[in-house]
Amino acid sequence: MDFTEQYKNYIQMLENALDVFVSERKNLQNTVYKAMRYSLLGGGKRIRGVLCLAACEAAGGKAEDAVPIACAVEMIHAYSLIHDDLPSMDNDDMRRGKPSCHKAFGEAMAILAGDGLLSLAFETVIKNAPDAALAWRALRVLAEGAGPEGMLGGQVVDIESENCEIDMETLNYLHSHKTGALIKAACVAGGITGGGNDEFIKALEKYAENIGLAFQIQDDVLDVEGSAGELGKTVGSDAKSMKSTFVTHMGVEESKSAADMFYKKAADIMKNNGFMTQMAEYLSRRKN
Ligand code: GRG
Repeated sequence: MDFTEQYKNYIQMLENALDVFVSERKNLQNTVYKAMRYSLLGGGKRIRGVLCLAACEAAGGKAEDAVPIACAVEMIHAYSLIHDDLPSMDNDDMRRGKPSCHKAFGEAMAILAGDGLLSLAFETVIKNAPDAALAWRALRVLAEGAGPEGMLGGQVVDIESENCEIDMETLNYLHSHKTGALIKAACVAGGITGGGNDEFIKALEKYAENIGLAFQIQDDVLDVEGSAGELGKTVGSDAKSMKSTFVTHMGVEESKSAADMFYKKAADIMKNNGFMTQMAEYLSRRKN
């Protein structure tokens, strides 16, 4: 099976399962499920979920076994995007080519939809993972990656860095947490679910760190050079909120070279795994 076909297969596995895990309910609180489904389904590249399934297979496991944890990763990612778009945070009206959750459902319901996805992520793994001992370890990785020592911590630094210049060390810290931590958690949790040994888990960590960094540098470049149509969100938002980015530190061309270099490093770390290598190459060409 070639890369594109495999990627589509993984996405299909995720979409099918997410549709079931976050199905609408015949109860009085169904509006929150509608808002959760609105933000979670039918959009997004699913790179974190796909990396999680691929890492599980690369570690020697079956991708199906990692579906609950990969879905949990995508739920946590969707929650972070909903909350990040809120007026009190980045105040973005568009996400994945449509009105952001608070624009479609109001602010209170968007906050609750984000909270709901975060809780449901953990509930989903607890109820559906095939191996409780492996799931316990994977959940620990996911909780740490999402929380105040991970993605949420990065968001705190991001908010406190608005309208002030930050040095490269702080910028790296910010992004290795805000963007990198969940990507790393996705890979590591997948590897654990697949029964990977310590050495392989360490390799996955390194791979994911390089992917996460490259991904964020590229995000900063796309915010300057990308089109709203392709990105499905507002462009130029970093400059508007006077954020220090890799582009403001290094310029566009140097940022592009740095992103390429980190993607190549990632590919090299997983050179024995075709899909993981090609994933790094695929991401290096992304336009959204
Ligand atoms: C609110 C706790 C909390 C955290 C928010 C991840 C995050 C932290 C905010 C997202 C803001 C942002 C645009 C970050 C840049 C990198 C990034 C995570 C982009 C969005 O991820 P993609 O491109 O999105 O994988 P899709 O839509 O494809 O899933």
